[in-house]
Amino acid sequence: MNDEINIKELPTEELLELMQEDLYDGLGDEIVAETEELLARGLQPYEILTRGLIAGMGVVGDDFRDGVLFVPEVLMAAKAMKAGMEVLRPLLTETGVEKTGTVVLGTVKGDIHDIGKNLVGMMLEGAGFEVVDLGTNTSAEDFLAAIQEHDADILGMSALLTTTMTYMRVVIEALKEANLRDKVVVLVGGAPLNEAFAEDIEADAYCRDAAIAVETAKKFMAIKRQGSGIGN
Ligand code: B1M
Repeated sequence: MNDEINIKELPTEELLELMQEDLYDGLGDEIVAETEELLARGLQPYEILTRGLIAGMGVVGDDFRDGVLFVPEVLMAAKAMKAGMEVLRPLLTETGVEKTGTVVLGTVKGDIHDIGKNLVGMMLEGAGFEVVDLGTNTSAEDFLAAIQEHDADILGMSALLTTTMTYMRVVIEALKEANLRDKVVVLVGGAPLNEAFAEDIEADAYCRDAAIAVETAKKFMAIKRQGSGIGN
């Protein structure tokens, strides 16, 4: 509890630390107030995300792994994180640029983790992409249908479990079978993935974080505009 703490009097470094502790404790109202205070101090939304919210969630992840925290506590932390992300959403999604391209995005079948995917979606929107977010637990059929319906340029898939990341291969194989593989760039991300895995399943790129996802999506759209062909 930080009832007696006046966040306005805390130095920024300490406020970021408090944010990580409050995220760990699942204190959504406090996270909202701290996010607003950090914005008022002029911190960039991405800095608040990485140094406050994502850093806090990293500690939650470690203690979850080590059996110190359990699903209910992690759910509370996730809820608090989402409350902070909602404050940042308008800032991350506001865009002064023309439409850059269309991305179909989703967490793969069997997986309900959506925080990282949501963040990637917000930042892609902020970079001018139209984002069709299919949510979590998304089947290959749903990915393919959305790609066709929205004439997507990019497919972005997220997976947080070693048991679900393999489903990305199923989606890519389904794209090939439907003769859609050359039409879309496939970007993949999520904590258990790496470059080698992305290469192995024949994705176009692995994106370590949301900023890299935006950078990579823009790079592929530039190549597409130059008419060099994508998804090969
Ligand atoms: Co889960 N969980 N969880 N969990 N959970 C992990 C992933 C785990 C690593 C925890 C641990 O043991 N340390 C572990 C997986 C172990 C493994 O597979 N090797 C785990 C487990 C085991 C489980 C359950 C099986 C637990 C259980 O029930 N016994 C269960 C599975 C449920 C299911 O999906 N079927 C489960 C459930 C849950 C909650 C529901 C409680 C909750 C999810 C809430 C939600 O998402 N709405 C939860 C959480 C919160 C986590 C941790 C703690 C945090 C994940 C997160 O949000 N990180 C996580 C531990 C960890 O990752 N360190 C853990 C913050 C987020 C911003 O980062 O998602 O990595 P991340 O996204 C990054 C990048 O990866 C990248 O950009 C993002 C932003 O920079 N990125 C992309 C992600 N997706 C991308 C897509 C792209 C590009 C980049 O497309 C182009």
